[in-house]
Amino acid sequence: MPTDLPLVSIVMGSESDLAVMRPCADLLGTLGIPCEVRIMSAHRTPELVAEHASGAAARGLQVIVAGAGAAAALPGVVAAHTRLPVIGVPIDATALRGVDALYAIVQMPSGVPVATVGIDGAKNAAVLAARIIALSDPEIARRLDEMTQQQAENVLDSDRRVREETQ
Ligand code: RP5
Repeated sequence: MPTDLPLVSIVMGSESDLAVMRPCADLLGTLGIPCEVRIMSAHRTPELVAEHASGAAARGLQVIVAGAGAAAALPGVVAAHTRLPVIGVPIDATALRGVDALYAIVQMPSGVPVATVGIDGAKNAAVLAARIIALSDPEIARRLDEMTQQQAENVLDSDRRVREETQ
């Protein structure tokens, strides 16, 4: 069903997270998956986070990607307020270089999962979101397969070039 309504909501705890999270929106755009980008904080705007997450499914969103650094509560709080799949992106924002956020996001209590990608792994969050959407959208599945094929060709090209340069 063609739609311009966002299928993925990308939320992050601070505008300072935007540079890390932007590749997620860019990749979803490349795949033709409409998304929205929002700033909201589990600690600084807790009511907004609850309202956004609890209304997300009714707005037609299919996946929420939540990026946060430091004591990164945002992905878990979002997951507590929705049954949509939530993908967490730990962000390197403090002296602990993202390990703080990684532990905070990945160690969810049983029953409230957050699918956690690597530190600053916004691109993988986009691919995972696209894979979830592809379960019910053959066109997105086709575009993902094409992207995977292109990635493989890039590696083979690099291999060929390096072998030529080093022989
Ligand atoms: C977290 O604290 C945000 O997600 C951000 O990564 C970090 C620092 O936020 P700012 O102090 O830069 O706004 O809540």
